[in-house]
Amino acid sequence: MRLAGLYVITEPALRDPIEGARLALEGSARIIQLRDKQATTRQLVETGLKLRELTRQYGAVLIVNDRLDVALAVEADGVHLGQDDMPVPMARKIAGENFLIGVSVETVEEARQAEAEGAHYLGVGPMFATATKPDAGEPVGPERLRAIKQAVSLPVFGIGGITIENALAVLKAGADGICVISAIMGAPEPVAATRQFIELMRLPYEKR
Ligand code: 3NM
Repeated sequence: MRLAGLYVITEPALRDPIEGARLALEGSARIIQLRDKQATTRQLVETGLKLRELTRQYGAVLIVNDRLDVALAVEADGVHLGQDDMPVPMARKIAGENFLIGVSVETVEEARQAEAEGAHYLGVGPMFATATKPDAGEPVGPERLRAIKQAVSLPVFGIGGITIENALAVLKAGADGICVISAIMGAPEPVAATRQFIELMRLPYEKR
C-alpha cells in the first residue's frame, strides 16, 4: 500500500480522540493516527480498539504512534516511530512484512537510513513552528522536505504547524501528503476543515 493524502493525528487535549477521528473520517480523511502521550497502556489499547472499529467502518488506515505493542494488540495497520523509538529492523522483525512502518525524520541522512532499514513512509518536520509538540526541534521548512523527497523514493509527509494557509507550500515542495493535529482536532468545524485540506490536495499539480 502506498500512503498519500491527509493524515490526521488525535490529540486528547484538543478533542476526544474518537469524536475527533470520527469527524475527520466524515470529512473523508483516510489515515488516522492514535497519539496520546499521557495515556496509560490500558487507556491506549481501549482507545485503539475503538479507533480500529471506526476506521474499519470508513475503510481507513489506522496507525499507532510510538507503540508497536499497542499497534499489534489493536490490529492497527501500522506504527509510527520516532528517532528514539524501536529501530525499524526490530519493528519489522516483530510485525512482519506487511505492517506499515512510518518514521519521523529531520534530515536527509535520517531519511536515507529509514528507507534503507525498510520504512514505508516518512514524516518530515516540524515544517513550521508548532505548539502541539513542545519538544519538536526548530522548524526545518518545506525546502528540507524537498531535499528529502529527492533523496528517497518513499512517500513523504510534512508535519508540524501545517494549516490550510501554509499547506500549499508543503505540497509544492513535493510532499505526498500532510499530517495535521491542531488544524483539524482544534478546528471549530473539523469536518469542514478536513474537506478543505483534501480539496487542496486534489488540485492538479500546476494549480497548487
Ligand atoms: N511531530 P500540529 S510536529 C506530532 O516534527 C508531531 O515530527 C512533529 O501538530 C515532528 O499539526 C508534531 O498541531 C505536532 O502542529 C503536529
